[in-house]
This record gives sequence, structure tokens and C-alpha cells, in this order.
Amino acid sequence: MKPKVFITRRIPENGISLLREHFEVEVWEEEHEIPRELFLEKVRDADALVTMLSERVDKKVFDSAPRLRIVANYAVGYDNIDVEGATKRGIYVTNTPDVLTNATADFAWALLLGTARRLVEADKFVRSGEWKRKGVAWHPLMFLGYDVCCKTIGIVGFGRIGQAIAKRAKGFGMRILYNSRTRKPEAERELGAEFRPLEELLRESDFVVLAVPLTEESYHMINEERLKLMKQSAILVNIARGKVVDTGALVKALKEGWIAGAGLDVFEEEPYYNGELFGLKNVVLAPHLGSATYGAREGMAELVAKNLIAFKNGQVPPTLVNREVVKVRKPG
Ligand code: 8YV
Repeated sequence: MKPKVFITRRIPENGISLLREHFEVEVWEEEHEIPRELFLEKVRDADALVTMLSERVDKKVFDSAPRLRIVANYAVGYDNIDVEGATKRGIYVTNTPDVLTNATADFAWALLLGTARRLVEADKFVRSGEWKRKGVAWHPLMFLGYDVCCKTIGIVGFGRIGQAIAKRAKGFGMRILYNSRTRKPEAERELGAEFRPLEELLRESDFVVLAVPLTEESYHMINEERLKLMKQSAILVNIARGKVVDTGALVKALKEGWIAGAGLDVFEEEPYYNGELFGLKNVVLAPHLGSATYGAREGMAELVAKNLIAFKNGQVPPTLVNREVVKVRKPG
């Protein structure tokens, strides 16, 4: 009998069909998230799980899933999973790095450029008929935005995605500053990126892009005090996790002009609905789309499948997050 995998959302077919060769696959097909109680029920007989950021994988899930051996997160971030708890129980946790790096870095740039050049405001202006109603065909001071080329970008979190954002910044002739827990000498050499303590990076940058994982350290890393350090002409871009930024402080900063604008793909609470950011013109908002390209999503589906299949075949999954688990229990 094949082991059972439960998948909490529809993922691209390439991943599902690979999995079907080795597992009995059940997919939650609905558009909306699986209700928590039902999720707890579905995991009862699951040997493997494919989850996303929409599901909290915690003690309660582990307690409900006595057969569970591996959780493959369909995301590079895994702050939705109690990894320590999983390790203790000998449950493997995997993620999907690399395959989404370029897509996410591109999207950071889409937000950066879109916010700097007021693209969404401009689109609304045309589409709403306002352009015609105003009776002004063109005006030299219409929708002025901020220069991007040759300015300073400060990247907070300089892992794969942070560095991919920096590579693109090179093409824009920018000075690149970065902050991360450890220095990255190779990236400094290759990209000409300069390390800065966070406070200095915030003071010097025209664009601050957040690409850090959510941890206890990075929770509300961008708070009122730090927003006050930024230039009044600066733009903040967040493609990391909403909780890295104190939203209340950000709203204040945007309303009171401490900074010029923000491009946000992530929010403290998702879905973000009818919050104060809705009333602000100097923000561009997206519903967590960083890795939402055909290519990245298929790559993620394939990697999820490869992790589960490797595990089933007694091999260490290629993108295992909790390496210590191997000591607790052998794969397979
Ligand atoms: C995912 C993400 O698309 O990979 C991550 O960490 O935030 C996104 O790429 C999304 O979270 C789905 O799980």
C-alpha cells in the first residue's frame, strides 16, 4: 500500500502527478483555506503533508497525526511550522528554496519601481476616466515620482533572495548596502555590496527592501524609531513577512511623511482587509505574490515532490530544513 500524502491546496499538476507515482494523494481542492478542524481530521491518517503558509503546523497538528513523518512546505519560509517540535518527534520538514528566488526578486523590483513611479495611482487615473475629466492631456508636473537609477538601495536580509535583488540593482547602477546576521564577503566582492549596521543602512538608503526570514529577532524590526531614521524621500519594500514591520508605525510614517512610500507584498494579518493602508495613495499593495509565476510555482511543486519521494526512498530530502532530525529518525 502506498503511503498517504495530504496536500492543503491545489498546486501545479507536475508536482501532483510525480507524487501520485509514489503516494496515495489527497488534495484540498477548494479555493478557500481548509478549516482548521477539518485539517486536523485530514491529517489523522497522513504519512506526509504538503502545507503552505496558510496552515499553522503546530503541536495540535502533530498530536492529531500519529503517522506523520514529513511535512513539505510549499514555500521557502517556514515560520508557519513548529520546526523544533517536529524535530523532537522525528518529523522531517522541507522547504522550497532557489526555485522561487528570481521570481521573488523580480517582484520586489516590480513593487520598488511601481511605488517609485506611482504606477498604480497612474493606472487608476487613466482607468477611472479622471484623465479625461480633468481635461489635461499632459502636464510636466503630472505624477512625479522618484529616480531609481544610480540611487542607494539597502537590502535587509542578504540570503538568496536579497542577493538576487542586489544583482538587479547593479543593472540600475545603484549603490548597494546590505544588512544581515553574518557578513557575506563573496557577495561583497561580486556585487560590490557594502555591509551596514541596520540603523546606518536605514539612514543612507533611498530604497529599503526587506528580505529577512521572520524570526524572534526580525519581528517588528522596522518600528517607529527605525522608520524615523529613514529619508523622507525613501521607499520601503517588503517581500519578506508582514510581521517584520510594525504596521501601525508604518501607517504613521506614511501619513506624516517620514518616508515617501511603501510597496508591500506581505502583511501582519493576511488577507489584509480594509486597514488604514487602504486610505493611502503612496502605497502599492499586493496579496503575497512574490513567487507567483508559472515557472516558480511549478519549480516549487517539483521540489516538494522530490523531497517527499527522496524521503520515501530512504534518502535525506534535498532541501531538508531540520538536519538534526536525521539523528532522531532515519528517512523512509
Ligand atoms: C509562497 C513565500 O508563495 O516561499 C515563501 O516563503 O512567502 C511565498 O513564496 C507562499 O508563502 C505560499 O506558501
